[in-house]
Amino acid sequence: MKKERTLILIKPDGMKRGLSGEVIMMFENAKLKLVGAKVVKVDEKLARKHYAMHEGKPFYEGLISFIQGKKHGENRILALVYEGENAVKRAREIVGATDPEKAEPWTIRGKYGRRTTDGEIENVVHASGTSEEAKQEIALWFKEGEIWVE
Ligand code: FUP
Repeated sequence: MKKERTLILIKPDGMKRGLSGEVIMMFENAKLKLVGAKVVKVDEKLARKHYAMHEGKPFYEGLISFIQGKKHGENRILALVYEGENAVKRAREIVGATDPEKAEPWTIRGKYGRRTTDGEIENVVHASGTSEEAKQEIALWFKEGEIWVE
C-alpha cells in the first residue's frame, strides 16, 4: 500500500451551510491524517486553474462562478490536505459520486449535496481524482511550508 496525499476543498455551499465540522469528522472517522488546512478566498485566476480540465464544457462558467462563492455570497473555501495509504481513493469513497442524486446516502455528497432547481450541482466538497491530480492540486492550493511533515 502506498502512502499518498489528497486535496479536499469544502466549497462555498458547504461553508455557507456550516458543514465544515461534519466533513472533517467524516475524514477523521476514516483515520485519514490532516496535514494541511487553510481558509482561502478564491479569485478567478485560481478558479480557472483548478478547473482547467473542464474548460469549454457547458457547465464550466457556472462552475467558475460557483467556486468563487458568487452564487452563495460566501467566498471562503476550506482547503484541506489528507495523508494516508490510498488516501485519494479512500477520500473519494467518503465524498461520493459527483452527482449528489447518484451518490450513496452515507457519503458527504449523498448526505449534503443537492441539485438546484436549475439543475446545477452543489456537492459541498471537491476531492482529487487521482494521485497525479492530487500532486498538481496540492501544489496549486498550498505553498511547500504549509504542509505538515514529520
Ligand atoms: P469530481 O471529480 O467528482 O469533483 O467531478 P468533476 O471534476 O468531474 O466535476 C467538477 C465539478 O463540476 C463538480 F463538482 C460539479 C460540476 N459538474 C457539473 O456541474 N456537471 C457535470 O456534468 C460534471 C461536473
